[in-house]
Amino acid sequence: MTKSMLLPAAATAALLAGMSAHAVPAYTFSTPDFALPAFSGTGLVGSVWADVLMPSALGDRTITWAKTYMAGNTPNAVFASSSVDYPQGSSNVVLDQTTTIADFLGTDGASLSPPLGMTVLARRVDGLTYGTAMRFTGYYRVDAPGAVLFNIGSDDGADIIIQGTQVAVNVPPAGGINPFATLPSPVEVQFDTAGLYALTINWFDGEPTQAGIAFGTGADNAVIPQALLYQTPIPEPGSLLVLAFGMLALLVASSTGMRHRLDW
Ligand SMILES: [Ca+2]
Ligand SMILES: [Ca+2]
Repeated sequence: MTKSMLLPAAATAALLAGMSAHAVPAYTFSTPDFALPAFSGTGLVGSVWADVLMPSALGDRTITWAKTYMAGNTPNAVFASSSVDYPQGSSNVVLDQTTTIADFLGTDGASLSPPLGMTVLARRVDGLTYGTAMRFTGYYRVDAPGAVLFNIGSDDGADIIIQGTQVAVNVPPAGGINPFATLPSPVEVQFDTAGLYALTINWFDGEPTQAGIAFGTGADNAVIPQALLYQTPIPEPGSLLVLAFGMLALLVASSTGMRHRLDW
């Protein structure tokens, strides 16, 4: 065997080793919900469940529990989420017992409807813990077929849902106590066709004294930009859409006599 024959074999082995690290995408989505729109995204619709009484056992405070809670209760407010990065910018967490929900949302806080006043993200009162849950809904823009490495960092729990399928979950290692952390490794998601794909991010903060959420890409969790996130595939001012959602939420809340606001 000559040296010239060995080199291609070594190169092939190296190639195979490299491929094994990115073998088959964890998830593949073939058909977008909508074709590529002619306008850039304006972000997602954010919904807030405030002052949520948490289960007494830390281990019961999970994203699964939070999603069940959100499914069974009316959100207290909606807002326009420019990107899922709170606190905004390079910092990952805030002190939740002193930070209001509006402050937590940074520049997006002004769009809260209703404003939620001085309601804080989380607090302990008389041995009880109250936290916050949020859901971000809309569409993710895929400009060309290919794979995306999604990541998500959270304190406390969060997950990523694409077209109804959970593709990643950031699990609190000890229930509600979860120092901010990204995924151990980002999840590779293949999109076979350009277009808009339905996206939902769920998050909750169930234990003081820190809170944070960041939906990004790659190992460094670079935040997914606003232009790739859509409230709606229809070109409509986002603020109007959120206002419509806000009025709907208020109507539902008033029809139930705001009972839950008083009970929480
Ligand atoms: Ca941040
Ligand atoms: Ca927390």
